[in-house]
Amino acid sequence: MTDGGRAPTETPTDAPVGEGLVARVTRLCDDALARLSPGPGRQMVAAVRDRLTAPLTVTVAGGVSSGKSTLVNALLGQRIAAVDAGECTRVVTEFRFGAYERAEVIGVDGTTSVVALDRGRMPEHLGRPVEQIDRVVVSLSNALLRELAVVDTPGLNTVTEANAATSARFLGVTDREGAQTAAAVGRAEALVFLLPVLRKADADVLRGFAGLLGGTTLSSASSVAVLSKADRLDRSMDPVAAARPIAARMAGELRGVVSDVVPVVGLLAETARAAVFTEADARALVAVAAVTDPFDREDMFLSPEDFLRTDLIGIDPGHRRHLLGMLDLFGLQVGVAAVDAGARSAGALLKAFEQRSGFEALRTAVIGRFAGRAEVFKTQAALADLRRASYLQTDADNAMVLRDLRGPLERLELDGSMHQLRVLQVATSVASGGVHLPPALLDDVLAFGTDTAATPARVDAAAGAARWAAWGQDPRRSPDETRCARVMQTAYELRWEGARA
Ligand SMILES: Nc1nc2c(ncn2[C@@H]2O[C@H](COP(=O)(O)OP(=O)(O)OP(=O)(O)O)[C@@H](O)[C@H]2O)c(=O)[nH]1
Ligand SMILES: [Mg+2]
Repeated sequence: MTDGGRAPTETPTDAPVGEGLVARVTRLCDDALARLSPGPGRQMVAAVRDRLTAPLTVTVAGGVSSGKSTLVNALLGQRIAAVDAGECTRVVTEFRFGAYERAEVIGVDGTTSVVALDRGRMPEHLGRPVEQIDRVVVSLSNALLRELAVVDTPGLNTVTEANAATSARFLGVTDREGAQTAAAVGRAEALVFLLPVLRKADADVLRGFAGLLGGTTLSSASSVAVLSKADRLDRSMDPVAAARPIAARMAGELRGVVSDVVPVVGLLAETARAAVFTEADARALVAVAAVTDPFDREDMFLSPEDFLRTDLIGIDPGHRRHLLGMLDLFGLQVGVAAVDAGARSAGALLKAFEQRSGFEALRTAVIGRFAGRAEVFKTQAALADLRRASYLQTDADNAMVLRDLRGPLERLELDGSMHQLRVLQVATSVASGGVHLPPALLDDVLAFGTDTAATPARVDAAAGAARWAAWGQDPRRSPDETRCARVMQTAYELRWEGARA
């Protein structure tokens, strides 16, 4: 049995990921737009159509000063997002592709003003009080942005005590900046969430995080968590490796919410990738490494103040501060170890920084997994938005045309080639806490969500279908759970057909 009563053989099984999905939904939008008169309904459908063809939006969110902007810079390979203080850290900033580099400041009143970038950096001032700014859209001619739009958000006041009542309060999304961050997460098509370091399991922080996904189309397939500033967690020479067990434990608690928890030293990744580290900096590190006595080195790297004050090296205070700002104590030690091993040039040192930063795992998640499935994520979000538009109450002139969307939408959703999307919707229901699954079934959803190419052996597929059928038929299931069970059962049946073919 399949949902919609269709035999699985009617549809191409395991069709290429997302093939033709965007084109089909675009056509649906165009057909509606041809009939819609000006009004909010038309605006909604036009916005859905625009978003379908725009690059995937990846939003970076997390606690105050957790390293979000630093990570955005690392992703872009450009030190553009404002780090530390300043007006820009308090507004949502979207980085999009554009040949003419500029920042557009969009006010809460809908007006837009253009501000020039300051030698490739965010300007110090945005021309109006941050309270009056909805968001800033920065156009950059940056290759990554042809594939992805990256959104930097103000920090959420994550509190770790367990007594906060709601997830919104818990994550600090009740103030202005928090509300704007929550709105940006709501618009996100993929999410990178920087988690605070949780020394022990803090179920409430994790629940609060899942709550943030409610009402979005995000799921474990499109979200990854980052354990940021790993070098602050552990003072060993390999903090990323040292943080892995903590990250694995957190990933266990966030199963079904995010695909993974990745420990990263964002600062080192930014310095490795953003073209800020020069040959003069490399020569300075060679000079630092000339201090070979292990006790002297230990003294020098005891604290930032010790590094600034030590008379063991002949580097001026300004340059020492600059090195600390780019590398912190951990990066300095990585640099010194690399020099010990023979590195002399900036290029060789940058390789060591990149490698120790743990950034590659995050890059793979964002650029490989998310960008690679952009079409599927985009279609899922578009269908959800169109469904919302079809129920719009505030546009009497267009009510008929909007309502008429429901039929084609339903047909599209029932089409076998859309099945991947339905599995993704199951993942979304699980991520937002709407559907609770026993561990074995959660494994199934995650396997389908992350590995679309794998075709399980026929017997596994048959057993999978049977597992879901049995669970779905239990009278204790809610309607949502029954729907999810049907979708997953069909997913296995389609695989089974595929294996047989
Ligand atoms: N040691 C260390 N410092 C880091 C790391 N990542 C960021 N920082 C520093 O932490 C400070 C805050 O970093 P930001 O990137 O501005 O953090 P943010 O989350 O964008 O902060 P807000 O936008 O103000 O909430 C800066 O001084 C960074 O240099 C890291 O991995 N290790
Ligand atoms: Mg920031």
